[in-house]
Amino acid sequence: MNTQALEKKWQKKWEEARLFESEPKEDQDKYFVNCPYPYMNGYLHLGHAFTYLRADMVSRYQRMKNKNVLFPFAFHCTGTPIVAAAQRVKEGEKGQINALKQMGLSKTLIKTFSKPEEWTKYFPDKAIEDLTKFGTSVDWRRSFITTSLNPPYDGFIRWQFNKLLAGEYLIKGTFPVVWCPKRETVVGDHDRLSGEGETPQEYTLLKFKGKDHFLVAATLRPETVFGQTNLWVDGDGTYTKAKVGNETWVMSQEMPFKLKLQGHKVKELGKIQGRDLIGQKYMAPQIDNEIIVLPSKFCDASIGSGIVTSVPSDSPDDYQGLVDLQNSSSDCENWDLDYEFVKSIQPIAILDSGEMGTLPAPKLCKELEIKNQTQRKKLEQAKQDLYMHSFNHGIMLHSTEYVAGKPVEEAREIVKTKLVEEGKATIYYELTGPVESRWLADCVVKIVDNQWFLEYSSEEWTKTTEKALETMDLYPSKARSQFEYVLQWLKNWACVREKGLGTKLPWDDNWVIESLSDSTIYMAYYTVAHYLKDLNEKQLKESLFDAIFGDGNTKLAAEESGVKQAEIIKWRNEFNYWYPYDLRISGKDLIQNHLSFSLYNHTAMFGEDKWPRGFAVNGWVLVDGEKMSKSKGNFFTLKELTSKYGADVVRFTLCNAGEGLDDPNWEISFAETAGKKLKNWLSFVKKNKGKGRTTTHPIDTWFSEIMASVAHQANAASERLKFRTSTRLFFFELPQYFKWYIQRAGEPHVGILKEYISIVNRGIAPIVPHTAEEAWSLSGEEDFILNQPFPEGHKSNLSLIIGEDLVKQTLEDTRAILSIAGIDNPEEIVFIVAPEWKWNAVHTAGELADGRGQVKLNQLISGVMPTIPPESKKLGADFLKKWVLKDIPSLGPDWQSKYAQQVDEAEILSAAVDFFTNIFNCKITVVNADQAKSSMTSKANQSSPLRPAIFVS
Ligand code: A2H
Repeated sequence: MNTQALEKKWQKKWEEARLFESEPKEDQDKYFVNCPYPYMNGYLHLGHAFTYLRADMVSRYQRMKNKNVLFPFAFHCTGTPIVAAAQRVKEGEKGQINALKQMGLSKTLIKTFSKPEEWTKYFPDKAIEDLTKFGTSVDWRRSFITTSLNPPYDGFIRWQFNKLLAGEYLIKGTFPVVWCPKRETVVGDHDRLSGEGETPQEYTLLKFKGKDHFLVAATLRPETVFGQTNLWVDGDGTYTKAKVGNETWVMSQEMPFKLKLQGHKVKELGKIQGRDLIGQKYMAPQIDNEIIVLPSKFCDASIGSGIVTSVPSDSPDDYQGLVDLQNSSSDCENWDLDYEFVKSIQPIAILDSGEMGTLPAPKLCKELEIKNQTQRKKLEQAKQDLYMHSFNHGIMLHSTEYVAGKPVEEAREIVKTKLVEEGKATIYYELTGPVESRWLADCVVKIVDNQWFLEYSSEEWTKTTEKALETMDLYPSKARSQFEYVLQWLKNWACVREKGLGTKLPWDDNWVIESLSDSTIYMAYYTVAHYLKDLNEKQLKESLFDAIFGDGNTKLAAEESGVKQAEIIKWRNEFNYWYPYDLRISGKDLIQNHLSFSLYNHTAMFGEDKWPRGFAVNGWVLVDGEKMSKSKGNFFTLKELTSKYGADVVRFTLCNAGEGLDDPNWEISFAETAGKKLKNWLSFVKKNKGKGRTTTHPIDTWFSEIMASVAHQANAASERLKFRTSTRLFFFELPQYFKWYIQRAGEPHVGILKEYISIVNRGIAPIVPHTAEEAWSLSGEEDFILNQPFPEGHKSNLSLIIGEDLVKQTLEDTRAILSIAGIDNPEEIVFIVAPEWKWNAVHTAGELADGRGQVKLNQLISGVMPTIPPESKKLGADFLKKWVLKDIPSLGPDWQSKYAQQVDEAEILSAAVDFFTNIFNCKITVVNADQAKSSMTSKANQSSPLRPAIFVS
């Protein structure tokens, strides 16, 4: 049977048996695993597949651990991307139409895609198809799409937001958006011709008081105001004088328009030449000193006000501007400046940037050998480097008063807030880079009023959320510090938009809840999604949701919704059975938004007993070490890969790609050969079913012990979601041991062979379920493998395993010696095992070893020498030296565990004499070094514990 047919066969059987349709079972422990629903503007790709595979492996593994598992799945449609793409189809835009064509859609179908609803119907169906073919064990009855196109989900989100409002988790405020002045609309990433990813960036606009007006200057580093020495203007430029509120400001000609969009009342009064500002003095905020206006070339009229405050200690531009002027008395003369005064201006140290010192800008400019301020490239680089460096390492110096000793990051907020409160500065936004809208206009920042925010910065809410985090299991556990950081740092989140698909704000129709805010507690919705889907809009009462997801009155809910009370109670019980969820698996990029938001919202909406129990995060899939991207041609959809290789090969390759936080790497060469490996396994099972000897062999116990030990390790790894480790143990390591077992025992024992096949099958079942089911049935079993227990094994009997390793190692060493010496037919081989005192020495070394397994030689010598027999003292010193300097480094960390318990090497090797005789076809003798013949003494001296000396004649 070919792979596709085989996989289809098992998928059909699972479906017929309704294996994944999960129902509450009071007498069985439950396990609820889920992952973020994908956005429905295209097919699922390899990146999705990795996270979904992890959820599927967990879910299959937990089933085999006898848990009642729920693994549901849904589809996200909220936001502008679908609407924008549909709009582009409507307008017949070539790029969009081609993209759909490349996905294999027909012309007639593409036409219907001018309606957003079509996307939300088409792609979810395709995703279900692809994931089913991928072998995911999802309970599809509980699937749904988001937005008002699905009234019950819509009702659920409205209920959530009413609750958030009532609980005072929502606040109202202003919000900066990217704005197209031509079309007068918000410009999302998908409405741009260029500038994807650019966002509004907050500046502090400082005000400098002059005689009858203020100069204003935008800065990203308000904490540096303590080091201001002067102001910069473009001496050849023209500025605008305008009334802003009750004050008169001087600014770039572009700025009045932007200020208006940011909520300021602006009336232009006239123009003023940069030249006329030069040499004037203005009162600088915070330092309350007058500083002089100087000319420079680097002032850009399109940023801020076109006027810059100068902090030469920390800004390479400012420093270089100052040096240029100080180097040119003629420039000063031209601008009518007092050269001596200009020369007297010195950078003022304000913060300690660690290795960059307290005057980092001058240091950096000198190091980079910057000659003057026209060397833009070098200066730009210096600016970026220093910006990051100071942010990460900078500590404010003593002279900075109320922020002295604080890190830059903290000082920045404090200084900004203080200056704004004192009216010496205001907040102002610019885009992080140019954005051109689809309507061919340069975009600007607009402040939207009446915006709703989820108040993630609230201290109280954050505290509760931190409490929720504390008891959670995180995979890998080192992700915890990242979550802790994010909870501290999260700002209020603008949770509604004016456009796009979604749920409307219950109390204000003009707003749609945005996509990161309508997806925070939907895991709860899965528990009853299949019941709610048939309700009509009138039945979706607040009281109904209160009764299912809280302690609302079920009688009232029944009256208001027309749903039978008994049904409502059943639904509530189902929610209570499954919730909280045990594990949510996602890409690590969602730590800083979605996963943290989800935790916040759970604490707002539910009691402590319903807070999430675990998060698992993973990296982003690379393809042969490179980022996956359409332009590089290494972008794969799940659909194309499963039809090319079959589901199990894709699963196997993805599972092998990585675990933990690092980016997993899809190796094409692995995918190309994995199919053969899986087929070989099936042939092996078929061929060996019921085979084996019935008599016993001494090595049988060893192999049983190895199987138990491998299973034990793999089970522990799977418990921590390390499925790569687990498959490698079952699929690569154990077969190596099996090979050795066959070499030692000839034919395997019938019971052990059966156990081996069973253990490997059950061990790989979460990863390659189709192959495992097929092999399971080939080995004569009836039930699904998914209903069998995952092999748990037990901790190994170490001496048994070490003993066999000794035989294996000795065989390898003997072969090497024979080959080096060029001996084909030896007469006799003598294995000379180490004397007791060497074992003692190694044992003591193990006790002296530090955490990394290293041992101090002099310490070892003074500890061990007295116990060595007098005639062996010289030998002993050499041995200890070799052990510490040569052997330990090659044995690797934790070497000492192997030597903690002495094994009887002579006995073990003697028991294997027949085996060695068979291989080498000569006499085999085992002796202790103490008893070795004198002709062998020098050889015998080389013996080490677990590395016998080998004498060949
Ligand atoms: B910063 P962005 Cl200490 N033309 O403030 C050129 N540069 C301008 C400008 C304009 N029209 N308006 C503002 N700027 C400067 C302080 C500072 C700044 C220090 C260190 C670094 C630094 C004191 N000068 O910026 O990337 C302002 O100088 C480095 C990031 O061009 C503002 O912050 O948007 C910064 O450039 C804005 O940087």
